[in-house]
Amino acid sequence: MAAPTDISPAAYIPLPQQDEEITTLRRALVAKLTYAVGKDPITASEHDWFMATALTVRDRIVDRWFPSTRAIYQEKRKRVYYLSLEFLIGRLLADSLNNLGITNQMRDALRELGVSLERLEAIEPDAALGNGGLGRLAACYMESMASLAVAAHGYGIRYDHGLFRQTINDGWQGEVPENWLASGNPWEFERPEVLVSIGFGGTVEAVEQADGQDTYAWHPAETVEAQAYDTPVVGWRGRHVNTLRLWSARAPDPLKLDAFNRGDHVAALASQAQAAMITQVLYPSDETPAGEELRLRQEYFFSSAALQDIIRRHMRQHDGEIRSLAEHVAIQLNDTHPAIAIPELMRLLVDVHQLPWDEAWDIAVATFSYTNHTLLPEALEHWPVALMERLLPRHMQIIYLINAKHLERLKASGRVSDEQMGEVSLIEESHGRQVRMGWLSFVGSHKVNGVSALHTDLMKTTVFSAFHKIYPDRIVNKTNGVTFRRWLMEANPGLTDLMVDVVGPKILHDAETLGEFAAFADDAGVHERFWAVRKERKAALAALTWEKLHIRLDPEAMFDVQIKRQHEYKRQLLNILQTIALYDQMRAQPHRNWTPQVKIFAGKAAASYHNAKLIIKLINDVARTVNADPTLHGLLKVVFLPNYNVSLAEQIIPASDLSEQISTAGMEASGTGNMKLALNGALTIGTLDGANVEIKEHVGDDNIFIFGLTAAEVQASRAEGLKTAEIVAGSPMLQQVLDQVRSGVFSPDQPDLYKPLVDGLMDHDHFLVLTDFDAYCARQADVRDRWRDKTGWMRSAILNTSHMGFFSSDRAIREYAEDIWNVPVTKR
Ligand code: 26Q
Repeated sequence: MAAPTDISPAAYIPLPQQDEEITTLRRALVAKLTYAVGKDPITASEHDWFMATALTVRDRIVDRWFPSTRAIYQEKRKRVYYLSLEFLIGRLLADSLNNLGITNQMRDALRELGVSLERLEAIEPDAALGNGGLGRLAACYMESMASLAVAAHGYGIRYDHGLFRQTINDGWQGEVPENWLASGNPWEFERPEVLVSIGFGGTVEAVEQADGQDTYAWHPAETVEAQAYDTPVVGWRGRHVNTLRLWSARAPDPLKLDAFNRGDHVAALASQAQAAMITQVLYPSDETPAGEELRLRQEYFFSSAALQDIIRRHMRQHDGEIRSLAEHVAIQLNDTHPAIAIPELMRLLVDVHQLPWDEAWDIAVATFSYTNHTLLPEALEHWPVALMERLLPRHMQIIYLINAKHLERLKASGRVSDEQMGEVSLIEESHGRQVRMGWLSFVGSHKVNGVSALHTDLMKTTVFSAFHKIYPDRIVNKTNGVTFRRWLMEANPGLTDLMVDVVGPKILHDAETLGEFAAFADDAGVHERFWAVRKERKAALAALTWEKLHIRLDPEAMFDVQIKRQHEYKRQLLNILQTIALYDQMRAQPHRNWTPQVKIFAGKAAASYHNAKLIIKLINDVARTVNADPTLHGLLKVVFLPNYNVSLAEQIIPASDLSEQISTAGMEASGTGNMKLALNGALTIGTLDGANVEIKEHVGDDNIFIFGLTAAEVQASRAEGLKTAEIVAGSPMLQQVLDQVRSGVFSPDQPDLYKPLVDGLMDHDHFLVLTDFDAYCARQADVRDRWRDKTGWMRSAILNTSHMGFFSSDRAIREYAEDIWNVPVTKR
């Protein structure tokens, strides 16, 4: 085994003339600080240095951006467009430096100027333009597409305010507006000249043509302008750079508006403010669409801007031939949020470019593909027909036409009975007429994918079963992946160094080679270093917990973490109830040889999600009680870390021993936190849900703790009807825990606070918390036993890291490129 050398992955790429590079960077930094930031190095603040550093890095990215763009243009390569209402990017400085391979040189250059790179990295605000998994997946995929030199663009919204900042006051979640742009964004380029007009409302005029056919002209009542902001996305080693284009809304020319409002400049500015509303704020709820008009405006605004931009580029590059669109363009819809792009493309092809309907439809289907991220019926988007007719009258007509042809085709095929027609219609009739955006996305796409093997199977047998019978080749699986550059190399340089030392630098370039680390699962020297790396990350997290919460954690204890959005189906409640049970056991038998354990929670709840917020309060109340109990001698600690975001995840994940992935089976489409945690050597305790199933197959049954009902058993047990009283009667431990929570042991000032929570469990227990409780507790006991065998634990942890290669977003993107987009990727 080679001796450890340098601390950062960048060190392994031999760059000639390191000293010269440092000098060049130092000069560039001073020049940026002086001429772009306008500050004297003597008086510059840390933030000034951050801006100078980011701008210096951006220059390096731009140097690689134009050759990338030119090559795509000259080779007339097919382009991929990733349409997503969310891009949960986080910070970019460390990521950009790492991908460019200049982390160490930049650190040295800054040090010579008396500035700490680590401190600059820490003051960068997170770009939190997403809620959770779906938005973070889009960010990982953008990074992998750049690393694999896929000619790709991301399209989304440049929200003025990303996901709210979470505060915890007396255990309750509070929400504070987020303001990531307050001190400027050094990564983006404003494009005042890239403007696209977006219409809303108005009327549709039928115009009879010479041949007797009608064409349609939409006369919107209102126009909003979309202005582009471009952020270059640099791939591994700067080989390729793609563009993330985010749109910001403004009213058209204020002068024209002023005239329109007959010189009333106050009214003119008011309509400016109204237009700008569209891109003010990210909707902070995941999974439960509220059907609000502003949300539909957001969806149409960015979908239309993207499509107009795509078509403009296509026409410029391909001799004005709209018919070849599908040969040169693939558009991926990240869930149904951009589904309105399908009728928008039809409008542009038929009304503007005058293609016959059937030809236009074939182009649309060949161009679009759709990723589904949820099976929860309440999470599938539906838009009231009345709202659509008012806001997007031409699109509503087009949807009716798509639906008519779709139903006609089904009838002709003879495979769908008349009773089934209502189920597969794009228009739902029973709850007031609504457009089913999932069905629209399905029929308008040539491929529809789920995000884990189990989720894809369930798509075929549940929500999309009727469609799957009619289009048996359309649904495909693309198991999610995460970018190892951010989630291993940047988050955990110590572990990365260790693996580079024992396996070689190839692990930096090719995730599959991580498998070779398995050969060291029993190597005592590797164990020692592996443990030291983890210990160091855990001490750092303990320091952070002390700083933020004044709670002391023992880095030798098992760090048991559940970090994700707060949702009933994710069952943080199951975790905290088991924590209470453990607390009871520890107090009852204080002299037993307990495993020191820390329960770490973090995650935001949608502001209006009452139960999720109440569970956060319960976690905090249990934490207060447990942490103050002297009989435990600190053997059990409970912490809720506020304001979970990408940056906090990067700090928690490398310090985690146990990864909680305990959703009700069949409800978590994939999960991606599960992959990040296992990659960093955490063992999973989890249900057979989402990607956990595949993680188990990769790491092996001995290196994961599975419990609970399977998805099929969940279905069966719901069909049967739950006997909650029986379950509770059969489990004295559960009985005791529920009594404590219900009677106010953790909320003495408000003894009835948690009564509704417990009553909900007893009444319906929709998420089967009670059903899985005993199995979960038993598995937790197995985990504690395993922890005592340090060698066994480390062996399992090393095997987890080693077997995560499959879950790289590079693998996922290769599959999309081959099976869905039909575009080339660079070889490994
Ligand atoms: C829809 C309409 C109106 C307002 C909000 C929404 C909305 C916003 C966000 C609906 C859903 C979301 C986010 C869903 C999400 O993050 N799903 C997760 O996607 C991950 C990536 O595939 C999976 O790993 C997770 O299992 C899945 O829950």
